[in-house]
Amino acid sequence: MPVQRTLSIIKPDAIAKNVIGDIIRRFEENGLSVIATNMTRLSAVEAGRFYAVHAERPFYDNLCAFMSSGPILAMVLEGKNAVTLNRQLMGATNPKEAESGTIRADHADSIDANAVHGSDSEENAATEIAFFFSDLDLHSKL
Ligand code: IDP
Ligand code: MG
Repeated sequence: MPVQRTLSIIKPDAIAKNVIGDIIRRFEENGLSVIATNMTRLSAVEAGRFYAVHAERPFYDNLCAFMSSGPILAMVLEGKNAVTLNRQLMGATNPKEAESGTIRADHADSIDANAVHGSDSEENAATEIAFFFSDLDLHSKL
């Protein structure tokens, strides 16, 4: 399995619930290392740029409003198979469909407020990491 990097975001709902530690614990216990962090707050325009791929979807405006409604924690995770492993730990987009024991099953309230973001491919991970971080911000443990 290749070592990969992926972008994780703890969304405003999970930040408000005070579960940053619980979410990071799950990453670390499953072999992913946090190699960069940025707690920030996006404007709606910035959230729109991040989610530009969804610009034509009916939920786009709500998504941008939600992602800019409070602080977020953007992180780079590194480890074997990081992209797929992070998606497995997150669970399905709709928490009603998320497998038990996943982050979204345990912490998400709805398909809008669903606790975490994770890159869905290595290519998108590279683009999304570059949105928040420069190479100098990444501190690999390898
Ligand atoms: P993902 O976060 O699991 O990768 P995507 O399909 O990439 O899911 O959608 C991005 C985000 O947009 C989701 O996490 C969710 O917050 C929101 N979203 C996706 N589909 C819907 C929907 O049908 N209704 C409302 N919000 C949605
Ligand atoms: Mg996605």
